[in-house]
Amino acid sequence: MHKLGEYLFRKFGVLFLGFFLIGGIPPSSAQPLQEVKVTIEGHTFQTTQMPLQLDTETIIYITNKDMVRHDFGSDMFWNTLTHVESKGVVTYGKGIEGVYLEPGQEASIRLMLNHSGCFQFQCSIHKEMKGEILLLTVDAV
Ligand SMILES: [Cu+2]
Repeated sequence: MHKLGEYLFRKFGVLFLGFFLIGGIPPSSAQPLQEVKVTIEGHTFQTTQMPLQLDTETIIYITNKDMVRHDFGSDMFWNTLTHVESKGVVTYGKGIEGVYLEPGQEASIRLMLNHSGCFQFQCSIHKEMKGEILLLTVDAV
């Protein structure tokens, strides 16, 4: 009985390790994903971004660190299929104008940026709050 248990453990332990290794290798077909991080603090948008490429899936993470509600709105979403995730709920569609963020809330917006340039965003509640995401490509020069 004891030996059987040990045998099973070894056998399945190895199997589990095998699954873990296979599962741990990222699929080679994975699309590149580029990230933009936007933090709202003190009624200001702080943007951290890498150089962005055209026609690559882009995900914008927004965090509201203020004690008041803010809005992240932009016309960059108007003609693009957009996935918005907030509080575990995913909303998608074209023509999204923005996302409201309650105090301490996070949201992510996933989309394809299909033309280069400067993408402006703003808070519709506090009109003075503005920021931008820069997408420059070699072709655009
Ligand atoms: Cu605001």
